[in-house]
This record gives sequence, structure tokens and C-alpha cells, in this order.
Amino acid sequence: MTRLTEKDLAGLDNILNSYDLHLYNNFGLTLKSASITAAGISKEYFDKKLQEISVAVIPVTMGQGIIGNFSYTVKSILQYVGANVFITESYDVAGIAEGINRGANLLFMADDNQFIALNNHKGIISDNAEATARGFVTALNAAAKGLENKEVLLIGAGKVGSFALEHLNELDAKVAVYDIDNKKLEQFKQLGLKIETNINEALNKYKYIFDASPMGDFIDLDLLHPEVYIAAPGMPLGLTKEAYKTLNKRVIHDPLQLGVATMLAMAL
Ligand code: 2YC
Repeated sequence: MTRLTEKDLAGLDNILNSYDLHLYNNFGLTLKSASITAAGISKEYFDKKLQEISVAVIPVTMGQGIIGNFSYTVKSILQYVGANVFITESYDVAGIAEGINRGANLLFMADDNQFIALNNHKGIISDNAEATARGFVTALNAAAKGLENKEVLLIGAGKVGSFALEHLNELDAKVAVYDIDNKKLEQFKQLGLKIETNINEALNKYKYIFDASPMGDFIDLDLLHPEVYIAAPGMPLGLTKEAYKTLNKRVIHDPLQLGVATMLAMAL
């Protein structure tokens, strides 16, 4: 996963309403309903658990350190879907201790390699890569009114892309994989998966695209299927600015919202 920057997250708390409206109007889901569906739980269970629990977001200084706006943005997203959240004053291990001492049941924390939500009552964790994959697949599935037997182009077979492949297979979608790494592609071919070796030729053949690649600005409008829907968790966005502007209503892309909301639902 790409490391986010403070700039990626600036002002995101103020646009949660318009983001949610975009998701609902164009994909038929709210951030809350997408996370509940992605986690495979009921709305009743989600609402009940959120009444009972509190959530701590713990800033982590290790490695490349704290990202400005990260903890605050995670907190804003969690509050937006109804959780009781606080950011610990302390960092790292002291932050974990503070979170537990202040009665948190869920601990959200991210170092340079993994972003998890730890449920210390149930002894389970949810992982941002898996949650992001499930959240964005759920949105694409809603846009397609069901992906069963529909062809989907998966771009990028990294952590998020691999989890997305799992979920797309669960939905019986017909997935073709493209990855910049030919060795990876060869492995998928050995596994009997359909692969695409030339991305520019492949793009316009698919009405549904899941862009989990960390490359930015490489998908031009004229390469795409005229009725394409794109779920794009990859940071930076693969679409060119012009393509994103034109296709806006048929693209779901965000740096944290769907992944964080789905982490919450998966960790309850
Ligand atoms: O502020 C902090 O606590 C930092 N330790 C957070 C580091 C997050 C690094 N990971 C990322 O930027 C992306 C996220 C979308 C989750 C996975 N990679």
C-alpha cells in the first residue's frame, strides 16, 4: 500500500458528507451500509455494538513516523459512521496502555507496514488492506447490481488487489488480472486465472475495473469502455485528472474512508 501524505488527508473530515452523497447517488450505498455489507454483518448488530463500545486511535511514531492528519482523519471517519472515538494523548505502547485504561474495546493503529483495528475483547483484528478490498468490491458490486458472471479487470495484485481477487471470486465475478510484474502474472496464469498482459489494450474491454495499483495518472479516458465503472482504492489514482473529471459519477476513489469504515465493521 502507498504511504499516505498529510496532503492526501487535508480537509477530508469536511468532505465526508459530500463523499457519502456521491457514493449513495452513484453507487447506491452509504459509507455505513457499504461497510456493513462488506463485513457481512447486519445493521442491527453494527448499531448495537457501536452503542456498547468505544474506540481508541493510537498514533504510532515508529519507522517513518506519524503522518499529519492521519489519526484525526481516522477518528473523523469512525465518528461519521457512529462510533465513540478518542485519539490517545500518548503514542505507541503508552498509547495502547492509555487506550485500554480509558476503556477502549477497539484500538486502531498503523505503522509503516500494517494498519489494524484490534478488538481486545474478542481477540480479533481487522486489517486495512483486506477491509479496503472488501469495501471497494462491495461498491463495485452495488454499481453492477451484482458482479456474478460479469467480467472485471483487476489492476494490481498487491495486498489490496489479492484480497479483492478473493472477494470477487466469492461473488462469482469473471476476473482478469493485470499486474506490472510479469512473474506475478505468470503465477496467476499457472493458477488458471485469466490474465491481461497489455493494459492499454485490455482497458476498453471491461465495463468493471478494480484499480488497486499504486501507479498514478496512467488511465486515459479514450482507453476506457464507454459505460465503465471503476472502484479505485489505489493511491495515487490511476485515472488521469481529465478521465476522473469526465467519469466522476462512475468512479469511487478515496484514501481512507471505505477501508476504515469496513475495518470497524469487520472488527466488531
Ligand atoms: O500517524 C501514524 O500513526 C502513522 N504511523 C501512520 C502510518 C500509516 C502508513 N500507511 C499508509 O499510509 C497506508 C494507509 C492507507 C494504510 C496502509 N497504508
